Amino acid sequence: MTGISRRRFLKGSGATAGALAIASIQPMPAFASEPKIGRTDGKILTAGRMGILLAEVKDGKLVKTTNALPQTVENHLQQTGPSQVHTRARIKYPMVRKGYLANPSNPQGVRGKDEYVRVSWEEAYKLVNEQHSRIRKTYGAEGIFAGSYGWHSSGALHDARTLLQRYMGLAGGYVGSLGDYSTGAAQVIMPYVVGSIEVYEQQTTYPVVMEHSDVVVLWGMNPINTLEIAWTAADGQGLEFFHQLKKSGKTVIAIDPIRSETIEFFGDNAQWIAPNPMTDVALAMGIAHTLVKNNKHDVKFIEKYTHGFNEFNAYLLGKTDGVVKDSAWAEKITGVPAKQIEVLADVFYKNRTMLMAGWGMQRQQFGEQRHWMIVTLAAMLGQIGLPGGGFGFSYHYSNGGNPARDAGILPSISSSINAGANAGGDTSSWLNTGEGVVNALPVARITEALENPGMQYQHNGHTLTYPDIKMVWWCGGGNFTHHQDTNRLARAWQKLELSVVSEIYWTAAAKHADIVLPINSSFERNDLTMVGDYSSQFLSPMKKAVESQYESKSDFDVFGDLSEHLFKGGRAVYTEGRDEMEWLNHFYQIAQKGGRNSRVAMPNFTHFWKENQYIEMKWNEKNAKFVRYAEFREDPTMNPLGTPSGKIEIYSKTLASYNLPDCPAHPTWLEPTEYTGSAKEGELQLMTAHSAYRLHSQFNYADVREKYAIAGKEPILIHKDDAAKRGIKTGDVVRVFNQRGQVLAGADVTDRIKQGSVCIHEGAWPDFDPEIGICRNGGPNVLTLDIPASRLSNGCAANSALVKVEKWVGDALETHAFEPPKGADA
Ligand SMILES: Nc1nc2c(c(=O)[nH]1)N[C@H]1C(S)=C(S)[C@@H](COP(=O)(O)OP(=O)(O)OC[C@H]3O[C@@H](n4cnc5c(=O)[nH]c(N)nc54)[C@H](O)[C@@H]3O)O[C@H]1N2
Ligand SMILES: Nc1nc2c(c(=O)[nH]1)N[C@H]1C(S)=C(S)[C@@H](COP(=O)(O)OP(=O)(O)OC[C@H]3O[C@@H](n4cnc5c(=O)[nH]c(N)nc54)[C@H](O)[C@@H]3O)O[C@H]1N2
Ligand SMILES: [Mo]
Repeated sequence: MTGISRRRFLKGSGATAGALAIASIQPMPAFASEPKIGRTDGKILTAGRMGILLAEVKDGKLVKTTNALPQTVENHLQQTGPSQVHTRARIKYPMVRKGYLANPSNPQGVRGKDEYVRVSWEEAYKLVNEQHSRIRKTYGAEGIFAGSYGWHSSGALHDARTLLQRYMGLAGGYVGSLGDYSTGAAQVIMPYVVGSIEVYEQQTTYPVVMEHSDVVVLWGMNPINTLEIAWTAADGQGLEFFHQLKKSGKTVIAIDPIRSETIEFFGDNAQWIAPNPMTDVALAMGIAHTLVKNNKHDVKFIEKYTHGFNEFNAYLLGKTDGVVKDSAWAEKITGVPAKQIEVLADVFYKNRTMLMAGWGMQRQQFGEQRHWMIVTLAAMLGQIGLPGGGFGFSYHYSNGGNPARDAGILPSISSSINAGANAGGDTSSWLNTGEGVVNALPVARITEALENPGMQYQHNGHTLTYPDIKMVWWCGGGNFTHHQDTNRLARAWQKLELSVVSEIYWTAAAKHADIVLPINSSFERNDLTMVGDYSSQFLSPMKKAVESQYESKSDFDVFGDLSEHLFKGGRAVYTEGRDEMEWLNHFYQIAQKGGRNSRVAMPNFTHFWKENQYIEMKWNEKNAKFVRYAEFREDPTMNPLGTPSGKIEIYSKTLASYNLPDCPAHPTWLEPTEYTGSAKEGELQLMTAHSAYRLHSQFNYADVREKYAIAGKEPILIHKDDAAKRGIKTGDVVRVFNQRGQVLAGADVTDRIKQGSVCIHEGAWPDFDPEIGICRNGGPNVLTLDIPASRLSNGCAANSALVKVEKWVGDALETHAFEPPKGADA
């Protein structure tokens, strides 16, 4: 899986769709292969991860962005356009850290504390090129990390990380990254269990669920928030589905320590069950035990379609460890009453039940066990492969239940340059074109890698070695916001000889970089995108609305220029001789050709671009009826799963052979290091769910922050009884701390969260006070634990931390997170 991107996962899976069953959901638009000529009233049609947008421009300023598609459920992110372009947080010019500029080959000063000096683009390019080449010559490609994980803007051409890697490949190779933060644990365990990654795949469709499911379980899943975006652009059908589900009268059960926006949205139409965080395996085992005890597990299904149930069952019944995992046992761990657990078993058994699960619960220590146990429970219910039954792990993400259309699909810029286009001019000794990835590390082990060059570690059954990284380039990610244990990361960062950041805004990552390159936002350049990761429902232009602000440029232009610095003629090699619009034309023509093969007519590019319209792809009745695992269920011999047994593996011999204590051979309740069950006096468990008002750290600076900030800080949800014990009221500034760090947050005292837990949403920008080092904005990763989920996946374990909370009695420390650093404030 080296270097495989989410996009490639999607491409490989989203397009394939089988068939069975019947149905159609109410507002699904009908056939349309012609461009939709809706009214744009002089507005500019563009798009972003949050959907197709209409942009309004006045006097060269972006003043408004709104959804271009009809919608019933509000998407808070669609209005952020003007803030994205016009904000004080923008990086205006190329900047270099003062202590770095003083002596680039032996940098002075402390990253994160230094001031910045403005330089010209030419000076910046020259400096980057000199130091990059020095480091490459000295340490080789193994010394240069360009894994650069992140949710940069979408678009077929302006794909930040890919453009960086394309440049690094041309320069002679780089260290890449494996997996992602999103589903680090689940995407690695699932192939052992069901033979595919599951988390980024077309689900049994929304229409089929609408027609056939009686009970829908939202297990640790908050789709009303998380469906606001998609990796390409959101098609909006998921929010519409949940809106329909609410009105459908079906039984909806939500299992979440937080009464999330989704649960509030369902109101009386859903039942909320609140386990302690990190205890879902125990909860599912309590249900599974109840099924076995009452002889309600589907023995026939288990026999025919699964492997290793007996080993698991012996463990469930306590035969292997003396602990019976019954509902009473589960109650003690989860805080969910045993009676309720038994009712769940009964309800699931009697009804066509779809177990939908989100991902927050696998972003935890031993995260692999959660989804494995849910698959096991679904197997015991025997409904996998039936319309509306079984499990689904992407209903809350990128509209995973929206049926795949017959479509012309856009390709995108590649990290490797076309064979034949490599004929460069002067290839100096360290240029080794197309070498690509020379090593790769699990994306969330970056700090560990910096701390331990040469260390061997286990990953997915292999022994790997950390490279000795001397230079890091981040392009399109917020690593100082997204990575766990920020203070530890900041310490490890000091060992680098060079850190470069290509960014639009003065993020914490930019404020820790030596060289900072100002990039334009997606509203300042032209691009194209598919809309709907699985559905390919639309193809939309992403039109430039305003000129590039200040001296910012696109990543494409920056790496084109830098390639010319690598060697004469480098730009032409990097760009393959195409400019922005020529690339878009090229991509479009490939989509058009693909469309023709699927009998989808698309206008020619010039016409399409001039029309200021999106194209809606053709509804496919067969795809609309797709039922996941239907073919396997129909004939498991002819359609086996990609596991060693060809069946669902409840016990895995392969995992047994790895002999990992943190990921045993069948789903297991493993007690976490930091969770409610291990909390000492006064400690609370920190959850870090995704926000309704941000895409991670993006838009934290935007106007919409006024809707949620409390006392000028990121809010912390705290249960009223926990707050009362500490004398905390809504609106108070509180100090949240543990041995790793401390942050100030604004108290939101509530009954919307399970007692014993608190939540600060991920993505709040770290903002360290220079005197006392406290984060003034409430960045939760200052507090989180930087350990691997297990040595199987090395996924991040962001939702596994204990903290203490107290009323802040110190000076009011204002947030400066969104201000440029010293030297860049002019
Ligand atoms: N505690 C905790 N931590 C978490 C999580 C959690 O649940 N809890 N979730 C994790 C998950 S699932 C994820 S995916 C990560 C997300 O982590 P990231 O993907 O790193 O987060 P973003 O804030 O989306 O960062 C994208 C950055 O790219 C910049 N950008 C946008 N467009 C462009 C462009 O065109 N060019 C360039 N050069 N830059 C651009 C934006 O300004 C922004 O700073 O966070 C992880 N971290
Ligand atoms: N608006 C918005 N949408 C987004 C994103 C965003 O930042 N903002 N990020 C996108 C990305 S990259 C990703 S990976 C996905 C993330 O999608 P998810 O990972 O599913 O999102 P989270 O908010 O982390 O978690 C979902 C729910 O799980 C609950 N939860 C947390 N821990 C536990 C637990 O131990 N047990 C149970 N039962 N529930 C638990 C949380 O309270 C939350 O309500 O969302 C995507 N969509
Ligand atoms: Mo993610």
